[in-house]
Amino acid sequence: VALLTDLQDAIEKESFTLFIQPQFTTNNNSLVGGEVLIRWQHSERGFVSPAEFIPLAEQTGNIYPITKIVIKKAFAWFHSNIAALDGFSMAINLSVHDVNRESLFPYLETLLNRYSLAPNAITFEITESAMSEDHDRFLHSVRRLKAMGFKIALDDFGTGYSSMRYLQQIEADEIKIDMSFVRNIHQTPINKTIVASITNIAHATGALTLAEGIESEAERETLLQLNVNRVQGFFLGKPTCADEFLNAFPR
Ligand code: G
Ligand code: G
Ligand code: MN
Ligand code: NA
Repeated sequence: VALLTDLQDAIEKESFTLFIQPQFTTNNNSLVGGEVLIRWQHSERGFVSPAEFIPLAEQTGNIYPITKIVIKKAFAWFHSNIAALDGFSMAINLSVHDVNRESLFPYLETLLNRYSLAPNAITFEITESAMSEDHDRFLHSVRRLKAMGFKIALDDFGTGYSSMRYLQQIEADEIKIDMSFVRNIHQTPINKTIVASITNIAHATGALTLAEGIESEAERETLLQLNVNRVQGFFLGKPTCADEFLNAFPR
């Protein structure tokens, strides 16, 4: 309860910082994008991980105001660095509660105009677990984001209950292969099989694949052999404060 009170206070003051984790092509390690990851600057606890407060925010109806802050700060960051970010794709996580908010769409339209951003440089990551009771409405909303020109990535792919249903119903631009399938893939036959299958299906539907949570060169090499397009992970680059991102990962 104390944490919730603090969280509501943080929302009011917008005391969140954006970190960005770089994403690279698998074959030649060129920087192609980054995932925006929120951090809460708590006055006593320091940086609180989203793993702690995002679920709380979702359960208590506080996720949408947080998402709006993330989107606004992320768009502003992109705008102020636009000259250095040609061809860069910025990924933002959305919760199902956000996608079903009618006001999300005009909010995005307003910010695209304010910051003169092209929607096709922005990817929204949606998690399978985000599957809501109101599935039809959810699909309609995701298609609206696509119609506006945004890209859609299926996050944590393969860990939920409905991966194939998602692929069937959403024209995803990117499939993010969950890190549990990436871990030690070079010496784990089942992971190789799973990643090869996901990649085959993704490519057949016209989607790119991105492997998350890469922690070694051996993993990267195996992912390259399996034709995975992009990689993200501590081995290549940790989530970095947005202000330092371009210095840390020059292009
Ligand atoms: O950055 P870290 O690995 O600690 O993130 C933990 C979890 O929090 C991940 O599942 C990530 O997707 C989620 N997360 C991080 N930033 C955001 C955000 O801005 N919005 C939402 N909905 N989830 C986020
Ligand atoms: O759920 P989502 O994929 O959005 O979450 C990304 C999370 O994965 C963040 O919390 C980020 O810190 C974490 N992460 C990113 N790279 C690695 C990695 O190489 N290893 C591990 N263990 N976690 C990672
Ligand atoms: Mn994500
Ligand atoms: Na993920």
